[in-house]
Amino acid sequence: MPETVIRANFDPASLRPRILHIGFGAFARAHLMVYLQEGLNAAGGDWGVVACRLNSGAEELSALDDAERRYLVAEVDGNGVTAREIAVVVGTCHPVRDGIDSLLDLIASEPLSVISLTITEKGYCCRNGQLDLDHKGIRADLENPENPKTAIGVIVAGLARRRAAGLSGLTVLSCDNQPDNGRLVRAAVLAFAHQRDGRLADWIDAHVTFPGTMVDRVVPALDDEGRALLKEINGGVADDNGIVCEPFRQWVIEDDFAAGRPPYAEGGAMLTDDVRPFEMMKLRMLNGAHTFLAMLGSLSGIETVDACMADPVFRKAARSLMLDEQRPTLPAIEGVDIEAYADDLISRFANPKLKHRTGQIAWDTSQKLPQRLLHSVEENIAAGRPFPLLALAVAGWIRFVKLAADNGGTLTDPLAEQLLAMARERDGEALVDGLIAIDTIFDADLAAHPAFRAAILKAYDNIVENGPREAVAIASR
Ligand code: CS2
Repeated sequence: MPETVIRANFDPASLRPRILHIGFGAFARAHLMVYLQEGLNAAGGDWGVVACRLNSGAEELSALDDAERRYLVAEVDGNGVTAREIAVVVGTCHPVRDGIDSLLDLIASEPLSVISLTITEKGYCCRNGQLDLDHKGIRADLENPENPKTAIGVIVAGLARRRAAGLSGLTVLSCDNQPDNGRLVRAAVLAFAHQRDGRLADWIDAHVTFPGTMVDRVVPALDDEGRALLKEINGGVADDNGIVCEPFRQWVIEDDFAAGRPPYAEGGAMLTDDVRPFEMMKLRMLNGAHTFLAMLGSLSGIETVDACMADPVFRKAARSLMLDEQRPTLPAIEGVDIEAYADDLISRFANPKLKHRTGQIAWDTSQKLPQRLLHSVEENIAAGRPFPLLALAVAGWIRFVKLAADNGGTLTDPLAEQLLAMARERDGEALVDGLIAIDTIFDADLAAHPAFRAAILKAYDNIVENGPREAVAIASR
């Protein structure tokens, strides 16, 4: 139990609605909001947040309102607990609860300066780095642009109102695990705006900035143990809005703000001109290893990341994946020792208090493979380097889909239907060929490369013949 709860040293009543955060879930609560609170504690200011969800989650936002928009963040590891009470949220907004106009008018309100996003990979509605104009949600929003349902449609409709009101531009801050996330959201927003009105697209291009970011903090979905801890910290009263996470946090932000910068740097974020090397390092080393553990761990019946780290076979494989197969694909970053970074990741993964579920990390894997695993596979093939563990992670995903299909189970994945339908009909070589032909996941040149196909087939056979855990041991030798 922490001795004290660290609280805001500013008056929350002095904050104004200057940041709209779309995707106010577990990660945003424990990451962006903590940086802002620490920044306001250090430097003051009037940067308040309106918390928004677009799809589910209206009840959660109402629960936050009921708690006067205060909640606890508990940072846990083997050494103890640090607790904070977060007080930066000044309002909540949900289009289904409040009507779409309340959201679009907020974007077109004078104080608003930043729209930050944690909407997960699929929220960008992109395909190979471009807005997918065939995406169901995008098509619907283009037909009905004043009642958008996607984040991209909402941002463009709000910016159209902002322009019509004669207001200045603002900053759209993507905080999802994608390479070049700023450039990606910019491309999506401009492409959508262009479909509506070329002059609107020009205005956005001239007045709105889209800095790239690298975000990092492990924030598992809240479980019963976490709820009990929050209740204890809260003096015996449940905190339905609170969240539990690891102590570590990192945020690297491209310094390109259109209408003032919230005190993120004062709260511990690093500002830089080029986020990409940091983003690549984090995506490939941390998230790549996560996806490896999510697949092979789940297949082996290991339920949490820390339990994987307690198994010497998995621990060794995770480190080898990072250092032998991902490191050679990464640009050097001045002042960053990549081996020490890998060791830190392994100890973060081993955090015995987090209970980060492999099954949770497995959600939406079809959206995660390219940036976490496949881009490095391409580079390793080009350089003639072996990549047995990366191949095993991809094959593990294929096996994961196959077993879900055979057991009549489901997948949490936007491509679930397509994946399961294929896996019900096929196995072995035919299944591998079928899945790697999905061109929204696998680049056509990669799928057609004999070295790639051979490595995935070999890894798939390894899992089927030897069982997943032994397959990991064999691939790490
Ligand atoms: C995880 C991430 O669920 C996942 O896909 O890999 O949420 C991971 O925990 C964060 O990116 C850590 O910063």
